[in-house]
Amino acid sequence: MFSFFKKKKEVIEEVVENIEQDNLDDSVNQKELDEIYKASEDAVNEESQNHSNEVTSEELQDEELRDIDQEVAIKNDPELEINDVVEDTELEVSKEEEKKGFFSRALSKTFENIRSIVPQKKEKIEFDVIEELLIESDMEYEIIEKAMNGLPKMINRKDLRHRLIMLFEFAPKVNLENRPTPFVELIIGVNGAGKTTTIAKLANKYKQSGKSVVLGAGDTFRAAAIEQLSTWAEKIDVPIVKTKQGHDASAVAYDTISSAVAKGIDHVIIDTAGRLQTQTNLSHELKKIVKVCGKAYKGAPHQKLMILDGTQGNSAINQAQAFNDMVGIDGIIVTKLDGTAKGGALFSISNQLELPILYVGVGEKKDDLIEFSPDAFVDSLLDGIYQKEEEK
Ligand SMILES: Nc1nc2c(ncn2[C@@H]2O[C@H](COP(=O)(O)OP(=O)(O)OP(=O)(O)O)[C@@H](O)[C@H]2O)c(=O)[nH]1
Ligand SMILES: [Mg+2]
Repeated sequence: MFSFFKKKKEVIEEVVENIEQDNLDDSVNQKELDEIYKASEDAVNEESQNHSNEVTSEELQDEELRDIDQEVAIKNDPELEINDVVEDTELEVSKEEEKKGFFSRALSKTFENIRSIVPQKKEKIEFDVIEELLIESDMEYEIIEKAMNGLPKMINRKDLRHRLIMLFEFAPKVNLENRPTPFVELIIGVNGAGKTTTIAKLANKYKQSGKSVVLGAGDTFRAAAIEQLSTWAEKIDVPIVKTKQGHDASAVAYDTISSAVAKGIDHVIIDTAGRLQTQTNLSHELKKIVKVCGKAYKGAPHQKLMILDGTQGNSAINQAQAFNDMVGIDGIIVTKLDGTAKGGALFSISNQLELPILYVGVGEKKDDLIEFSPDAFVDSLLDGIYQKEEEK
């Protein structure tokens, strides 16, 4: 145990030294390093009390064996395979329909607004009307111009759909295959954006899909933040690694990842502070956490996810750009879309940042997180103003 702490202390010392060499004006003195050491002990003690929730490696092996059995059964029975393919396709279609339904309910304020401009569904809609409804939904004018450039006076559904979907195509595709275990996600964003709540929602999603999760309470700036994440961890029944307020956040990240590596946990989700005394402090802390994650497990964090408050519409873009400059962002989650008519900002957010939107938050409960799909989003928007093929 002692050598574990010693190694971690050395790792964090080395990271701090490197960051200081980058000419950052924050310095971490011996006192702070001692605190890191102390924080490590607290975090590990806390974490060791939370083991009961985790899937043991034997259980995982059982699951793997069941999967292999199933594969062998499919190979020996061609009919089974065909049925499976048919079922899979049906499942995909109904999933897409379900997503569309979610979007129209979750973005009801945005869609209501749009429908008030086009009260009756049509086959073709005037250029100016489309422009107006996109402005009303808080899509940036520059993006509207880009999307509508060259479209005729009367626009049909197919053409508009094509242009709107294209706005999401600058974002790199997220690779869901061959993900390492543990898969480490670092959650960043300004205070109040919805980071902690989103972590709970993500953990809940992973858990429901049969994966194991551990949370890291990396917002050590506010005491209430640690408590808030602990309450969520209890509610959704996942383990959490935490320390005391004011202690080093990167030590928590280190412990959370180390514990996941040791126990074969699938997902690590680490919370961070949205605000420190100064922007420089925040930048310094985030960089330090990112580097320490990589020391705890090569390649981590695998995803740095930026949480944006959807009620802020387009102004969230500048925030994201600032965080992108600090540590680089891999994906976006937009929260609070249930309470805003600014859903059109999703187009500008993805297009301007050239980043994928992975999920949208549509409420305060653990299930209020929808996987984002440009197709389902655009289709549910167009369903509100255009006649469907069969209605013509
Ligand atoms: N309606 C709605 N409320 C949300 C959503 N996501 C988060 N919230 C609420 O927004 C508030 C702030 O959420 P937090 O998760 O605490 O935000 P945070 O980014 O962790 O904030 P700090 O810890 O202060 O940096 C809470 O009251 C949440 O319940 C959402 O999708 N819809
Ligand atoms: Mg928080």
